[in-house]
Amino acid sequence: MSTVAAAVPHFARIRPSAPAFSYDLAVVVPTFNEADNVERIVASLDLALDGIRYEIVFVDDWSGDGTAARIAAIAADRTDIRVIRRFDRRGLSSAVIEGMMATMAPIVAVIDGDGQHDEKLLPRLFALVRSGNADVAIGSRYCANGSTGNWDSLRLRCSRAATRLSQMVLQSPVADPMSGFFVVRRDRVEALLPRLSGRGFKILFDLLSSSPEPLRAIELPFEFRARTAGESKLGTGVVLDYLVTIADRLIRRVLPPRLVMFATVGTLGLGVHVAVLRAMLAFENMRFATAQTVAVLIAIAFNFLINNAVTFRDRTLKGWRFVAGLGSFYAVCGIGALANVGIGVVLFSEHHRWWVSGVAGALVGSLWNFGAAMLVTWRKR
Ligand SMILES: Nc1nc2c(ncn2[C@@H]2O[C@H](COP(=O)(O)OP(=O)(O)OP(=O)(O)O)[C@@H](O)[C@H]2O)c(=O)[nH]1
Ligand SMILES: [Mg+2]
Repeated sequence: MSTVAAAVPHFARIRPSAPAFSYDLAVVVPTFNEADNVERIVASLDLALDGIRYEIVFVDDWSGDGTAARIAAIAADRTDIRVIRRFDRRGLSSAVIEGMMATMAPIVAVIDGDGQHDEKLLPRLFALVRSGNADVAIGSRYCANGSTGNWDSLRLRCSRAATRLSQMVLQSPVADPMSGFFVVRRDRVEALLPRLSGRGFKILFDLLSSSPEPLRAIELPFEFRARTAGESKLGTGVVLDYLVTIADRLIRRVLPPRLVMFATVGTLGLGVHVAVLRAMLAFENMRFATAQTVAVLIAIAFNFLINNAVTFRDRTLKGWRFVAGLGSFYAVCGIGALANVGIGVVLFSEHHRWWVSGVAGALVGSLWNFGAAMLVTWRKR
């Protein structure tokens, strides 16, 4: 018998007989420099969640004020409190995602570490998700009876404007899509993970705007409390991050990412074309038509290579399929070029401006290239 096998009965004897405790809810608390708040948040969660099997998962971004040590002191004699410490990382959304993925509990809650959210609402939010009535239950400042507390008018105006902007992007009507206080099924988040931007401050908005079909959301009102200790982390960086996220969502809605990538590769291909043309024309007695033809052939091959590796990396062609694909891509681009010239010439003959005719031809040609490349060269198998 091997040493390991011999050791197994011994381990079996000293392990507790029943499997570890399982939690119904994990409360994720992101913290950055909240040392003076952690005792209070734990005490208030313990009080509010009496009767629910929950664990608390702090995610701390290496706070310099000893937040993690204060959490460790509270957790010393408890197994239901943990802290994930991230070194050299910042970002509320990514912290929350990592906290959610670190638990086995089927339902997760997110609450600020500074005591501004009303934890007494948690059991009702939890019940809404657990019963299946909602995919996500939100503590809302902006639904009827909710309140932002005593914010100054500038912050209120900014928050309202940002909320309206995010509502324009969302398909589902949510009064407070920027709330940092909500409960959601963990498997829902897991399914959306590849689509999340994970950037910035607004994880709820990220979740709502990433879901292909609208999440069923229910909002319950609460009053946002004032901070009693520590400092706000809301700054211009956060606002910029938010605007980038909104732009990202809008672009994705209007233009599929694959088309954007294809167009970017096409633009790079134009650069290759010009570089080759210039190099060829440096030869003495080089005919323009010859140089242009070689430049086109090389530029198309370049586009094919990059699109094969990046734009269609989920359908990358290899071996003889690579060769056949290159052939079909030449054919596709050839037809695209004919369509480009044909449409340009027709429009110009109808007395449209030269550049309108030219751009319209190029647009139709490029869209054709994209559509045909997708349906022929890199068709789904
Ligand atoms: N882990 C982690 N937590 C963060 C980060 N930024 C903010 N937090 C935490 O996220 C929660 C919300 O941040 P706050 O600064 O309170 O934001 P806010 O509540 O919108 O603003 P105030 O009303 O001014 O407090 C707090 O618990 C912060 O400690 C971060 O980069 N990483
Ligand atoms: Mg706060």
